Amino acid sequence: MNLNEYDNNQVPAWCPGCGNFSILKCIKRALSELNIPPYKVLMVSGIGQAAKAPHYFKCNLFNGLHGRDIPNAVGAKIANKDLIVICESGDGNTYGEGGNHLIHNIRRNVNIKVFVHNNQIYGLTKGQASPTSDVGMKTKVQPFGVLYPPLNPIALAITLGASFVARSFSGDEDHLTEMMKLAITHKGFALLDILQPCVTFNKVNTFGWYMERVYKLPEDYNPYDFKSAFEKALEWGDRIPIGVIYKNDRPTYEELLPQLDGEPLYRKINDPKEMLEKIIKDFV
Ligand SMILES: Cc1ncc(C[n+]2csc(CCOP(=O)(O)OP(=O)(O)O)c2C)c(N)n1
Ligand code: SF4
Repeated sequence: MNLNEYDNNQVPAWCPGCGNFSILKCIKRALSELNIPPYKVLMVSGIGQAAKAPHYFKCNLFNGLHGRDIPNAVGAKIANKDLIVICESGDGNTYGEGGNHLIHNIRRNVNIKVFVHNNQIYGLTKGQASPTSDVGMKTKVQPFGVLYPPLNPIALAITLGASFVARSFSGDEDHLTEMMKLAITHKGFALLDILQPCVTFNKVNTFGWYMERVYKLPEDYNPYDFKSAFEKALEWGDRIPIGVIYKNDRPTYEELLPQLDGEPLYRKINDPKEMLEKIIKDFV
C-alpha cells in the first residue's frame, strides 16, 4: 500500500522538530509495508501531544480521557477481534494515570499494541516531570529537581510476564518502523516504548542525548531469556538498548475467553438494542 493512503490532510499541531512527526511517519510506513488498509485499524488515544497522533491519520479513531486509552482499546478489541487496535499516547498518559490499565492488561495479554511516545516530560501541559523523568530534572514545578527514581516501563512489563516488550527511538526511523511491524504482527499485548525528544520542554533528554546513548541489541540477542532481558531492562544512562527486549509466547485473553470463539462478538449480536434493553432489565 502507498503511504498517502493513511493521510487525512490535517496539519499536526506540534512544534517544529518534535519527535512525534517521525513516529507518525513510521506508523504509516509500518502499516503500509504490512499492507494493512486503514479500515482495519483502530487507533485509540488518551490526552497529550502524543495522543493527538491519530488525528493526523486516516483510520478508525477513538480519542478518550487522559490515561484511559487502554481500557477503551480492550473493549473495542473484545467487540471486534478482527481490528488491529493500537494505543497511541505519551509517558504521562500511559505510565502515570493509565498505569493501572497498563499493568492489568499486560497480565491479561489482550492482543492490542501500545505505542508510548516517551519524551520523559508532560508536553501538552507545558513541561512538568513525568513518571519517566530522571532524578534531578528541574522543571517549573520541580524547581529542586525530581526527587525520586523514574518508573522503568521495560522492567515493569517483563516482571508482569508481558508477551512482547520493545524499545525504539524516534531518531532512527528504520528501526522504529521495524519495531512497529514486529509489535503489530505479534500475537498478544505488545508494549513499544519510543524515546522521543520534546524539543520545547525537555532540554536534558535531547535528540543528541539519545543519539549518544542508544545502541541496537546484537543479532544473537535472545529475547526469550528472562534473565538477560531483565538485565537489559535495567540498562539506562550511558547506554540505552533498543530492540525487542523480551518475548514470552502465551495465549491471548481473546483465546482464553470461550465467548470469543468464532466470529467477532459484534456479529453474533443480531439486535444490539434488544440486547441492551435485556441487560438493563436484568439489572433493575
Ligand atoms: C484525567 C486528567 N488528568 C490530567 C489531565 C491533564 N493532562 C493533560 S495531558 C497531561 C500530560 C501529558 O503528558 P504525556 O502523557 O507524557 O504526553 P505528551 O503531551 O508529553 O505527549 C496531563 C497531566 C487531564 N487532561 N485529564
Ligand atoms: S511541546 Fe514537546 S511534545 Fe509537544 S509538540 Fe512541542 S516538542 Fe512535541
